[in-house]
Amino acid sequence: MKQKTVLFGLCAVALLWLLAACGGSGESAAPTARPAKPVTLTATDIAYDVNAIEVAAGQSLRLTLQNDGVLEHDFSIMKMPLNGEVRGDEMEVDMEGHDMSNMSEEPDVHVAAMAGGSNTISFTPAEPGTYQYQCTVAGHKEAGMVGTLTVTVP
Ligand SMILES: [Cu+2]
Repeated sequence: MKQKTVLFGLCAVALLWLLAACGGSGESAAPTARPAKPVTLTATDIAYDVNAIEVAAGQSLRLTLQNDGVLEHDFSIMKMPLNGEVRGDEMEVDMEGHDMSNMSEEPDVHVAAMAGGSNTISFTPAEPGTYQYQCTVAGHKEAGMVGTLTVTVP
């Protein structure tokens, strides 16, 4: 008889604990991941419309490269520590024919858009700092297609 009472008591405690855990009404103490930051970078011949982008370390950046020029353009960051992979939307299809033979090494972050097209990638910078982005098409960086991605302390 005594054992049953103890068992009942344990069940009651477990039930109360569950109710308390569920009744937090969204005020969770656990840090929630920041939503992805959308940025659209428009490229023309030969310039970017945005030359400074800011994102917090650990926050995903969803970058759309819109090409309003008649030349091909891209967005590349040579070296950047990342959380996870760079994810793209339909990149395999749209990047066919993109010539990167003028580059000695592959950039860590890269997205290209043909004339009149656009492409979107998502990536998550892992460490605060300033990183240069550029168009890797020959001569374009020199013509001014460069910018700074500032990764802030979260
Ligand atoms: Cu370019």
